[in-house]
Amino acid sequence: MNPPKRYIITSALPYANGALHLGHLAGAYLPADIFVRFLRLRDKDVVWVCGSDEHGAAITIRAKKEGISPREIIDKYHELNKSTFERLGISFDYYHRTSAPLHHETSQDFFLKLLEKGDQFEVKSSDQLYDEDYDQFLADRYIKGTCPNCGFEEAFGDQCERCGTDLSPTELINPVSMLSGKKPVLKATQHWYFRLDKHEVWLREWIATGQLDGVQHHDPSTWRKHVVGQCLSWLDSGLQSRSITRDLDWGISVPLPEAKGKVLYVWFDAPIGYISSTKQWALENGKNWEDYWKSPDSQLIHFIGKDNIVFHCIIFPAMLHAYGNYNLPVNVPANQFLNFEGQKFSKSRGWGIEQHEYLEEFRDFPNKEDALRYALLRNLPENKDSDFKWDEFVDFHDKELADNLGNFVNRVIVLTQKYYGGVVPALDLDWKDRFIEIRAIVKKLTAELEAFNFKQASQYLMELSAYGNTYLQDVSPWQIVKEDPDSEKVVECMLFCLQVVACLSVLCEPFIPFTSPRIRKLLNLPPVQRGDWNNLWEALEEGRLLTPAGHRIGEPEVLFPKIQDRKDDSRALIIQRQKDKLDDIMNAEKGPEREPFKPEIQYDDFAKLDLRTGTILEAEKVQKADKLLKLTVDLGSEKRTIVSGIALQFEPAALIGKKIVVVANLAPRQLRGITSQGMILLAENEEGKMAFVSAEGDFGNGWGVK
Ligand code: B3M
Ligand code: ZN
Repeated sequence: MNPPKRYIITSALPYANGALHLGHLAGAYLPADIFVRFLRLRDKDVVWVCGSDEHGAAITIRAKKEGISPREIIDKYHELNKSTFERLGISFDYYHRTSAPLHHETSQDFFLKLLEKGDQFEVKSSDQLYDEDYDQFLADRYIKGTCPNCGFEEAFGDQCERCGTDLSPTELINPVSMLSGKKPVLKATQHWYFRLDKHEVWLREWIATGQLDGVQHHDPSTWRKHVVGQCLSWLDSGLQSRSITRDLDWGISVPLPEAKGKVLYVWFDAPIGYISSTKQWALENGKNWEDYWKSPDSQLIHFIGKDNIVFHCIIFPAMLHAYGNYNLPVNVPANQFLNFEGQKFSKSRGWGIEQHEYLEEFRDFPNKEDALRYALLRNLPENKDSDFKWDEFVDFHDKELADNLGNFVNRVIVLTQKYYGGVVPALDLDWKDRFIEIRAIVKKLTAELEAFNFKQASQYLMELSAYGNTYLQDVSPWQIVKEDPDSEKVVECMLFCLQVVACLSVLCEPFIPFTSPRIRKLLNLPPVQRGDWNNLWEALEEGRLLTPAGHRIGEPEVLFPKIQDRKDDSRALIIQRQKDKLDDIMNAEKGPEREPFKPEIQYDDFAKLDLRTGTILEAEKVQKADKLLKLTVDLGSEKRTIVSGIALQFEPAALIGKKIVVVANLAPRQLRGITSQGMILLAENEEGKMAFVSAEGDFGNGWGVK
């Protein structure tokens, strides 16, 4: 495999029906941004596309709920997501949208081309749920009902969100239309199905061995294990043809006269969105989109979260293959999920933080973008689910960005100013060998980036700055200059350290792009540009200093003031507010305090109780006893007198006819001269509020309660 000439990089198109949270950022956008920035610094021809996914029932449902049009929803969230990404330094080359006419044309062409092939589609008629009041077939998401697997009553027609089971709407028990709230009926409808089954054999070989048509397409050992594993287990369960059209009034019309009222399924058109986004980028930049999608020297890479693996590793490749002449992805470095303080992100519970919320709430937090990028980077869910924690956010900032990177850069700038008035001194030395250690770290860092191991790559960045720190400490120029202000050893040390800082200014750019230009400013060098990774490597190999003799560096500035240095730090307060919010959620969700449970008993203890249903027939106050009522209770086979201490809580008249449960085998007791033959079960809270325990539904007196 020759080194690729071009790259087309994609990140999952977010649905334009809501804001994105930090888990999304860590999943498909931050890793891709690091990779693409890295490629640009290596002067690669790379295009990174993304955009809004604006179709699908999720959007129409939300619009219906809010009483506005789908268009209003997608316009709002397209703008919000696009601008939020920009503010976080997510540097797409193009952020398109699937409602654009160019995308509609591209998707319809795709459909027609596959149809033309003759063997890629089949048309099938099936019974689907239909809302008669609304005169509309119901998309899976428009149907709710009870999950046949776990009994959850709010399961959607395509999935139960409690147990995760994939469902089809007809499997739901008691299905209800979310439009009318009524039970839908079954009605026949016709749909186009993509014959995925026809692609099973080559897909399996391609996933398992990386071979495509007898040629090595990619090296499968470079794919993440969980990605290959998920694909193979999907293939093992056999591929079936999948319906790619829907009865819906929002989406891309199926371009056939007999398909009136039908649109393409959102998962058919969404990945084609990568292609139309590239087309639009090419139009605006005078380029040829096919160079990226079809040329053999171009590589396609999809960045996604694990919930999208099957679509990107099986279904979309099958579509591209069926169309013909398209490249298939050489890798799909899907991430697992990021959790938030130990739990899943949940919009309804308010658990987690959305990207734009973070930017808003951290608006007075200097370096907020890179502080966040770095904290996410350190916990990227590359091979397993991971967890974002505010305490770690602070630790990563203070211990790594501030103590390690920031501190090293600052010391070098301050000392260079102090010893040489900010002008880089001259020294005749063969630097080539002196850079061996730096080159070794850069090599490792580069290799990890090429292998999509971004978390590990960021650790090599820290290793380089730790290496610089240790070296500076070992030499301790501040000791030497006391004796010999013109020491050559000090010049050498400072030149070497300046070189490390210059390397850091380039190497950190993919990870923390807001910090890179700040380090460059300290060095009085222009911001890094395309190709600078290569330039840096050349300089290290040639033994050339990136800050040559006579160059004047900039004024010192602390890059990352530590958060924990001052208790009244406004940044510490910002973080405390986030933690308080989570505490509030937890407290609100926790139930009230209840009396502790009694010690455990055995079944036999319980079985000794004879509990019976009954009805109160008569109720009257007991003379001279404020708290007691005398009740006559029908237990089916007999009537009993029971004295109960409930006179302060209940009016006697209100109790006539009440259905109750009685302990029927309690030994009789004398209370105020009356024999009480049993006990009535009542629930009582800490304040003495009472409620009768009763069976629910249709029952008679004297039934045993077991
Ligand atoms: N919009 C689903 C998601 O956000 C979908 C991705 C499309 S990528 C082609 O998870
Ligand atoms: Zn379930």
